[in-house]
Amino acid sequence: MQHTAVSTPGSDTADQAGSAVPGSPRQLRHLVAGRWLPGEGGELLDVSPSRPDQVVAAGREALTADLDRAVEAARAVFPRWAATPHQARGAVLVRAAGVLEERAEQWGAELSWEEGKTRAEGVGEVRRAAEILRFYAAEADRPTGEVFASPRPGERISVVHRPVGTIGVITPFNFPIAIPAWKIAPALSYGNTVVWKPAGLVPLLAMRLAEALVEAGLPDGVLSLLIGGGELGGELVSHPGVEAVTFTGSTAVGRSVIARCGALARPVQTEMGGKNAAAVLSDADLELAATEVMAGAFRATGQKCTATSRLVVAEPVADEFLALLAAKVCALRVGDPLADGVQMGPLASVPARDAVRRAVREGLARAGVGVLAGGDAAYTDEERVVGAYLPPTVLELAGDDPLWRDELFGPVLAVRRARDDSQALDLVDDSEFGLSAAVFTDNLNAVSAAVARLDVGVLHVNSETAGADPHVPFGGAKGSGHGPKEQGRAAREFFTRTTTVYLRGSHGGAL
Ligand code: UN1
Repeated sequence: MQHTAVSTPGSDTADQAGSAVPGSPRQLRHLVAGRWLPGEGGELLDVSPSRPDQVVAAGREALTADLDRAVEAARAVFPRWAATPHQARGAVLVRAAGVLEERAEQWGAELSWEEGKTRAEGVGEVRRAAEILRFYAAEADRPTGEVFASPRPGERISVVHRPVGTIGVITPFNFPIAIPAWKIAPALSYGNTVVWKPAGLVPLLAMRLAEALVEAGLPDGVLSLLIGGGELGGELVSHPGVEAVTFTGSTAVGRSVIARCGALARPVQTEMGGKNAAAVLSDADLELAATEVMAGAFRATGQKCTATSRLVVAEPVADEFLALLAAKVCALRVGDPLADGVQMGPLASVPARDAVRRAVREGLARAGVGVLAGGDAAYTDEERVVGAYLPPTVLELAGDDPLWRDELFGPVLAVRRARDDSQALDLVDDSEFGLSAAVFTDNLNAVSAAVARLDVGVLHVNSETAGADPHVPFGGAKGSGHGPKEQGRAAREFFTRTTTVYLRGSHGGAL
């Protein structure tokens, strides 16, 4: 394979390793057929949610013509990439993981600046992306395929996995590098080529992942990165040269991606909303539960599809637990995500902050909704008044309410009391979504009942609802997910096709 030497974007910041961002705005570039291009579409302005007057990166959107070129290049290079030994494809991912680890501090700080999660979370996420790349690199060394006995003499039946082709990848803002890594790494490892459109709020971190892969020697055209709006994403989903689409994002957009792909009979995998509940049962370790519920609800400012956004507390421990939780929530340090000691940053944008605040305000106007912590009041101090900040909020509901049903994607936890442990599990399951749940108890019967009854893709016992290890399946039930699971070896189902081979010698195995 030929590699074209490319000058990577963002080299203006290379000498800032370890230093604090911000610096001067980074220049946004698209990676198309192995070349970094400036783009000729509308203006792109990537601003920091903590200081919306600060420009993180700027450039111009990609056009449909760039998409066409990217898909054409991805299709042209596919046969060679698919025929490259799996170990050689894995070696590229290992080298890219090394680049991510080396730049984790700098790119993690950029992530925090661009997206709003804390610096520690940003750096952790870059390292997590590296781990994901390493897991999929090692797929080359794991067994592949299955062999079956045949009912006919001299024959065996094997199932072999082949790459699918060119995959359209669409990723959300909330994990700007980890979610792209867990889609792109398996796609590439199994021999596919990729055209990727990341969320418009986080183009810089998308560029960083692409840069790492290019630096690692990914051949031209195997991955293209196009920065643009939802319209470009729609064009990617429906592009005649794309074989399959993987998407993580909102439920509304996910459903439209499923519909478009359905009309084209195109394989699709979507990871969508969540309204994940934690249940604190009557025997729970309340201190542990409070710490974990806090982490689940407010890390990443509650902007994870796995975040804890509903809490059910069994009546016998409700007063004590809610008092403990409220005290901890009120003590959370909210502020500049790049500053030391800050535990929660802003939401990812001012419009996102306004939408969440509006939902809280409307909720508080309804009967049966009370505030345990936070609320709809804005911060008024000089540092936070300009950013997309909201206080971490806990609202107690007397019964059913839109705050119980609707995903807000922010630092808001809706609480209900359950008469007993059994009703608590019923309330956990009382949602159109089924991504993740957490149950706090040491009661084996309660755990067994939770495993049997809860219709969720991920269940945590005595830990927060968020988190996803690279080596195990991840994905939701009910309205949270569609298509094969992600991560671990489960990813192979979506990113490969199987061929069942009936293998028989012409002499029935005799020489
Ligand atoms: C995590 O819980 O660490 O968009 C990962 C999301 C999920 C990923 C969650 N797809 O928040």
